[in-house]
Amino acid sequence: AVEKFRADYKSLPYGVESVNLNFDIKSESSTYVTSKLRFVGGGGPLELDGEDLKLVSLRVDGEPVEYELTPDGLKIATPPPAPFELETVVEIDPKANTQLSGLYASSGNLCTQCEAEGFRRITYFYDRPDVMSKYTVRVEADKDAYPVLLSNGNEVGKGVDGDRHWATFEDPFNKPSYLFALVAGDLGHIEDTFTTMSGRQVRLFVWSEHHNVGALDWAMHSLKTSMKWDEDRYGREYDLDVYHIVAVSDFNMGAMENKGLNVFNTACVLAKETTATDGDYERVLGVVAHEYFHNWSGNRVTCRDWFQLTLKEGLTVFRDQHFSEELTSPAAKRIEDIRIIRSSQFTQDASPMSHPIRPESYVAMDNFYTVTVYNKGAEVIRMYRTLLGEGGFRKGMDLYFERHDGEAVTCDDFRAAMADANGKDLTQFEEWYKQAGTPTIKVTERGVKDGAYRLTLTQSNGGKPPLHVPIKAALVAPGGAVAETLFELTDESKTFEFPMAVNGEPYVPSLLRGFSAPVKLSFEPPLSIAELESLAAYDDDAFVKWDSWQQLAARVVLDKYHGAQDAPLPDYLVNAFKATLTNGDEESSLRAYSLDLPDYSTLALELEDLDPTKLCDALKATRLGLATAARAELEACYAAMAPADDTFSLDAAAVGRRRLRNTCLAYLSKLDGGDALCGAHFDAATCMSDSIAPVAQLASKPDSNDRARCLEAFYDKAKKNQEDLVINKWFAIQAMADCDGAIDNVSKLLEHPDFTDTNPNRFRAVVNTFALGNPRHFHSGDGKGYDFIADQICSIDKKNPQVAARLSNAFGSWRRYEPSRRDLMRQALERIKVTAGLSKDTLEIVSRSLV
Ligand code: LEU
Repeated sequence: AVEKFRADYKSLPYGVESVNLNFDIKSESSTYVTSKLRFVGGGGPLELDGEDLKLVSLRVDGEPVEYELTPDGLKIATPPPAPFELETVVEIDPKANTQLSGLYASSGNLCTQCEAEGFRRITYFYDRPDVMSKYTVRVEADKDAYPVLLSNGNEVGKGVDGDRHWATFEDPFNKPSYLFALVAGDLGHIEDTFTTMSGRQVRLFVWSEHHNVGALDWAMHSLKTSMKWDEDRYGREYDLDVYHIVAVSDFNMGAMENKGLNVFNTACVLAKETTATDGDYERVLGVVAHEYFHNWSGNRVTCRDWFQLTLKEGLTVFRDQHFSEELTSPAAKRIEDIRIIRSSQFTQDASPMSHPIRPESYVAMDNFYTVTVYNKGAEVIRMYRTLLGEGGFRKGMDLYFERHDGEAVTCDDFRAAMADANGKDLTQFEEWYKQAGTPTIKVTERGVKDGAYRLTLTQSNGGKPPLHVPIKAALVAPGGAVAETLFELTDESKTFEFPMAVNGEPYVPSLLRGFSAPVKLSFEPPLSIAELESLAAYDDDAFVKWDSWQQLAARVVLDKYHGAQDAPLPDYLVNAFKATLTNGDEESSLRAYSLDLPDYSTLALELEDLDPTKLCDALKATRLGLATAARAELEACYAAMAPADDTFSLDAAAVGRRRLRNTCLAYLSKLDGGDALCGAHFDAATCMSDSIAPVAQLASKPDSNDRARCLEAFYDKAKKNQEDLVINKWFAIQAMADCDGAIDNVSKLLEHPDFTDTNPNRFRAVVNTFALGNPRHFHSGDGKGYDFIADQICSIDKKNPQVAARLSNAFGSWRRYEPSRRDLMRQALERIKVTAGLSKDTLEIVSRSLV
């Protein structure tokens, strides 16, 4: 496996002016791909990428030439002077393609996934994003087995020939190979139209296996809403006459923005009230928008090389987050996104897999589709907006699209567009692209001096140069927040002054409002309990308010961890908890998020030599303590949030009520009578959010009669209706269950007739859920959880390296654990590392983790 470096970028000797592909689909296991590539420019040897291809014939300008097959492609040492045409015919076997990269089979249908480096598994090509060409594609197949044939762009011809039929597609836009797509199969669909801002009609299609067609409306709604939003917010119009979304059940990631032909994981498309939770609906909305927004931020303007991935992904995540904020609840959505940064991204940054949003090197690019590149990348984009303002940010975006439409560019180009459009020097801002790790900001001095409130901020990120950090700030007192301002910290340390004269009032500084930078903020000395209570009570910034509660709760959980697990909870925590339960003025989703304790990963970051059992115990004891102390308030809130009738609504208020009610249920389920309450909640449920919440609680109660009954009913209904995604939930709930014998139970799930390791969603529902969502048992002191996951990594790696590599990240934080776990996890990693035939994907994660 070769490591590639960002610094080594070189442009290629040839360009590819046009790509002409013919797919002759003989069967699920045999497709002949004839490729005619017109090379222009340059000179010298021609070296193309290729993987798992069986070369049938090769000609240059119609003549045989000398060539050499290399381990990762094809080399023609002395091609004729350009322009010339290379014609190759290769045979590929989609059915044997268990990696799900390139052309593969899913439930009898054929589809493609080419990002990042899958196109080379379809034909020989310069498989990198800076090679942009016009594609013409012809697909031919048996008309009964594959009645639907799709590829990028407009269908320009079709016909029938006996048992077979064909269709030809032309994509008028230049594109890199990673955006190529093809689908052939027996699919159902729904159809609609969208009229763009310039009055063009676009035909919209959402496709799935026939039995899922009833669950496509929400995706269509999400698509139309996204198209309109990108016009309104960014002035971006769709550019083809047709847009397809195809849902497939076997997919490594979430979804893919292929030009005019998105391919999606079913989990990011299908949504019906009886099968999708509110969170699932939100995910479909966000992912459909994400892939649609890529048409401009990704396809029209793409990446020069894969090190620039955040150029399109960070930007597009930011765009989809903003979209979802406006369509659901701005504050709740923001807190959801901040939670991901602080639990997953900060954890990655605290592990050996830590990397800048623009990585410096990779072995397997697929390993860098990370929460750092995506979500921290989105926070970096958000900081441009904070620094430049909404209007300045839009000017920068306009200039970026205007300058680079049709090009493959870099993060530096994006930053230059932002700087030039606003006449602002953003040189120092590049550090955000260069530095790995979570910067810390310390408030070292604070208080009133000479009638002004001042504070000194000091940044550090492991000795690296200072960053340009936007820090939104205000002063909070019982009357609310005042003197809102933006501090730009560019030096290592600086004293700032709030733009308002202050008297003796006891102000508390509210900093990093809206989480204005992806950093860890701390006060020295720490904020007092009273100050945190004041922020939680009076601040109008949803993030700071929520975070103050999280900090209060974290202190209590960590005290338990360090000391007596059964010491009574301090009054301030119980009071804050009760205040949230009784404060009917606040948005229900925000109340629900305030009631949640900080999660395991977030708390783990605060601890050295982490003892996972003790941390799980501390969390459990705190939850039980709160439930016990606030039983009456929980019951009242639970009752108040009950739905008035059975009408299902997805508006933010209805979603918030369900969320808050199910949060109360989770606490109440820990108390006497909790099992029966869960059983009754399940029986009365009319939507998935309400069905799954009680079953998830019951799963951890092996002695409850309701457990078996509800789990069985949940499964039977899903099975009867062929709802694979609901069966995944049924598996996941059990994999997360915190009860004795958890590892044996999970091993048993692998023997269930519905389990299969060839479907990534199903595999992850059991195995990844256990490794990441069941810390007590994954980290079981005897090492059985580690052994189980290590075995799974080694076996799945043979079929699907991407899935194995991702799962290997479960061991990434091994150094942070107490000596015995640390040793066991290191042994697991070492055992995986020496496994014969390990993929480069998994080897890269495991080796980096061990460094
Ligand atoms: N570009 C995709 C996305 O939108 C990821 C790909 C690897 C399937 O996130």
